[in-house]
Amino acid sequence: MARKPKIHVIGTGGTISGAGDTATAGAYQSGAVEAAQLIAAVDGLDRLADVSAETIFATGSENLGPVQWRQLARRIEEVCASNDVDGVVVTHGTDTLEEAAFYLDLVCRANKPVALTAAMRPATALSADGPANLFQAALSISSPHFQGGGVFVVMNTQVIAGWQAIKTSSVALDSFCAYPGGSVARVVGESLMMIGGRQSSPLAGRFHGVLEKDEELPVVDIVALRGGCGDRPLSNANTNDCKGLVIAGFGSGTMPDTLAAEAADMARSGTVVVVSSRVGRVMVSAHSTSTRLDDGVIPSGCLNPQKSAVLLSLALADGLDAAEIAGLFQLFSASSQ
Ligand code: DAS
Repeated sequence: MARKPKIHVIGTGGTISGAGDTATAGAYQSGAVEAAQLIAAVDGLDRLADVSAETIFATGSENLGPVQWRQLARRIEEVCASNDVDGVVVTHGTDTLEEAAFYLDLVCRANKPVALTAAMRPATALSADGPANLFQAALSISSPHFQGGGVFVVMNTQVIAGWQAIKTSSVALDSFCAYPGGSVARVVGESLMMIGGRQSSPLAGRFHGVLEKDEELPVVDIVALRGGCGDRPLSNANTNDCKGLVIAGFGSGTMPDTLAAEAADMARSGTVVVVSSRVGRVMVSAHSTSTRLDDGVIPSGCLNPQKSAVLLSLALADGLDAAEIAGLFQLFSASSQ
């Protein structure tokens, strides 16, 4: 690529585009700064690439979900279809960034790299981290290493495969890590240190068909467990209209015996039940959870509850049954060699 790369930035809001009354104020308005203004604040970006920008949402990512993710995915595919674009950067809130990145990995088939980036401090903050994250995201997708496409999260010098990004801190600048793998690359100044392979997800682009449908995704709820909860989380949950349910169990997928029995009954009655875990770095296998293999409750492998809900909702939208869905989650589990 002799010429400067052409990058298109899509703004969706979030802290990166937040504005507070003072540089040290804790409170700020999420989504107050347009994407075009964000890129104007990044010294050196114009030396790196020719950058265009648009803003499609201007809100905290706590307000974004499958409806907006689909709109974003369709816009990314439109932009990537242009010969005038070499890659896309999405500025986004951190709170649901990992779900948006996983959703985009599962539905997008764009053959150009997409980097989601965010910030832990608003644009008006003392030492705002957004400009550096935005520069690093643009640098990453301009690199020949990523010209094959793929979805990535670039935060605080880390380049993470989109499906592996998890948020680990409510306040730290270093608030994302890669799980179950490690970072794909590390940004050092204006250079990239490649660490691991591209690490595309085993289901990259598998649900592209969902983008062509105008239907909303099926409702999938998550129930979180606490010590001593007994079977209350399910006996009290309004699960009538949800076709899929994710249990955020303990440790490696354990739950009270009474709850396991209730979960098995739900699975037998036609709700697709997945068991994940409330821990940060999840690994739930058929042998580690409290339900028995033939109960029909599906172990989530390395997917946390929120990512399990994204995959389960897409699989249900695609018309897959419990056995076929279990096969998909198995791709995110340890496999006997
Ligand atoms: N404002 C929240 C969000 O949009 C937090 C953030 O952006 O960091 O996700």
